[in-house]
Amino acid sequence: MNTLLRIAIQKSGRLQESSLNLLQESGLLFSNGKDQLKTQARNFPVEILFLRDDDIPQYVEDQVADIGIVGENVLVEKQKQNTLVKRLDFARCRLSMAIPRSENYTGLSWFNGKNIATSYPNIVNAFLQKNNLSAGLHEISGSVEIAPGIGLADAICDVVSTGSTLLSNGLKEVEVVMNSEAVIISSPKLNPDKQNILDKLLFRVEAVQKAKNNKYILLNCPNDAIEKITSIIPGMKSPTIIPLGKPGWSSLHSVVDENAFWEKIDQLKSLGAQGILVIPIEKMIL
Ligand code: PRT
Ligand code: ZN
Repeated sequence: MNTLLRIAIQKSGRLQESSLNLLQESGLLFSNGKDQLKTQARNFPVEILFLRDDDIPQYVEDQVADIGIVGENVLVEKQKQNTLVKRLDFARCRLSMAIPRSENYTGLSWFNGKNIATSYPNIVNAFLQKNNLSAGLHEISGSVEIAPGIGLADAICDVVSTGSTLLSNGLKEVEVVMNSEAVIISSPKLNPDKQNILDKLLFRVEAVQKAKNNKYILLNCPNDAIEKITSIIPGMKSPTIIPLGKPGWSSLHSVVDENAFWEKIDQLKSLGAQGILVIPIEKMIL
């Protein structure tokens, strides 16, 4: 039988859609029925398992799944035999300490002798130890943000994204314990066939990620500006330059980093670039 790499992703929740998109953008074709527990890609040797995110690190440690996509917060909390193989730049959030808004926060020592409610006891314990703090822990699995309001704890440690949940529960964020994003985790020992499939998949994931971070740019410019423009947008090897019908002018095609994009556009305009077109890239392989 041919080897399959088993990938565990979240069955439903905040990671699910982006995880499925990533696999699809990497060219995998598979059916995704609502109540399916697993599915097999039609054109790539992988099987996809749909699980609760909290269970994924254990399944990967037990080699029921070979790799998985989870939040880094879950990876760190579960303390399983997992290797972080790739950061995925989605589901960004932070795990933070929050206390009632009415409290006067005096710094980390405020937590001494207090009770903290959290679903992340290992991470909070490590944070307390690192900062030489002694506080009680109250582990709860959901709706942590209501704990201070109902008298269950003095403070909480929970996942924060926009902060509006804290706000509407009368809490304020006072310490960031860790930042998190979705990551691919793997069992530390994959057999060579599985490792080979994982390497192929990672190659595709990187092409998708690079494409997202870059744009294809086309512009017209006077020939005497080509050299300076090339130094601003050198592209992957060098820009493509095609003469225009209008004498003394060229069309220049290149690739530009999304983050530096607006700053570069201003520089290009001041060098005489005109008719600038910016187009998304679907895949990018260097
Ligand atoms: O059912 P299952 O166990 O699989 O899912 P789950 O309910 O445990 O997880 P889920 O789907 O809520 O989150 C999965 C992962 O997404 C988390 O482990 C984080 O890595 C990441 N993530 C990113 C978040 C958030 N953003 C987030 N905002 N996880 C939870 N939240 C919560 C937050 O705690 C708050 O209660 O969403 C609420 C809204 O956040 P604010 O700050 O925008 O108000
Ligand atoms: Zn969960």
